[in-house]
Amino acid sequence: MSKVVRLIGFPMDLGAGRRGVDMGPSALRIADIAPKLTALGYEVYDEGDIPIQTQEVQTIEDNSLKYLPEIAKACQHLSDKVESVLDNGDFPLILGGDHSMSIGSIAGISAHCNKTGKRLGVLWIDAHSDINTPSTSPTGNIHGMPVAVSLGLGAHELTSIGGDFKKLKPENIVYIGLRSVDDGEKDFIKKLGITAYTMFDIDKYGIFTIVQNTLDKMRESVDHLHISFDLDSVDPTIAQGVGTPVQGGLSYRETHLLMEMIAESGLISSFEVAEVNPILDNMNTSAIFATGAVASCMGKRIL
Ligand SMILES: [Mn+2]
Repeated sequence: MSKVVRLIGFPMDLGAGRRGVDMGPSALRIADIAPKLTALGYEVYDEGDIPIQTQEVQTIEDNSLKYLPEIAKACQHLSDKVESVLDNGDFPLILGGDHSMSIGSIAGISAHCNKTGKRLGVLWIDAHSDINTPSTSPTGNIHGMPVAVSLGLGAHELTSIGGDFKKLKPENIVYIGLRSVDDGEKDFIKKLGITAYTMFDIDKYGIFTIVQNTLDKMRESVDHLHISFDLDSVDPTIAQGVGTPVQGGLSYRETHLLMEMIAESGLISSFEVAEVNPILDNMNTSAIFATGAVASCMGKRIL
């Protein structure tokens, strides 16, 4: 893994139904994400934020794709940024922001992988499957669509970001932590044959077995592993400051074991944390937890 980490803030809440995740990047910085990585031996550079206009200066033009023009513009910007960081041989760590950010990050990663002949895999750690299209989405919130977009499904304004090609193959994404999935999303997951470990599976088999199987599969089938960590995968009793809290999530130790096992595998090449919402938080505890989880994923060990 590259020893140079570049932090990129994506202060976006246009993709979400609830306000406040645009402050996520600040919350993560205030929770010392950079010093925690420096302490692990990384050279850390904060590249600042992708510029994003607030809701106050925009109107919703299409209720099935809310704030599409600004989200598309910001995701294209993020895609270019992430691609250039990877082309430079560095490790991008993207701070969100609502999960629509992944439309941009995965586009940039995939563009880099295309140029370098690498196969892209994504581990999507989330309570939600984020695989809606404008026709299946109950809300029109774009943060519920990034997986679909990355698979080439949905609005062309989004699927064409980073180049007009499918960014991700369904066999190269694995979900962990699902517990709130819309009916249209269930159909997509089954039809596309996506590997999905729900909370039922985690309770039944244990997080260790699931992560081990996932990493074994990724080791064989991909060259670039991206981690998309939605903080709402974690139980709200541990991380209440998230965009869309759902009961029954990952425990403190399940989250850390998952992250420690990813670090141990040595497989990851990029990471993003999404949906940190300080408005719903208490004394920034959720962002502090998130930065601890990131540190575990980047190699922090108990001993
Ligand atoms: Mn999500």
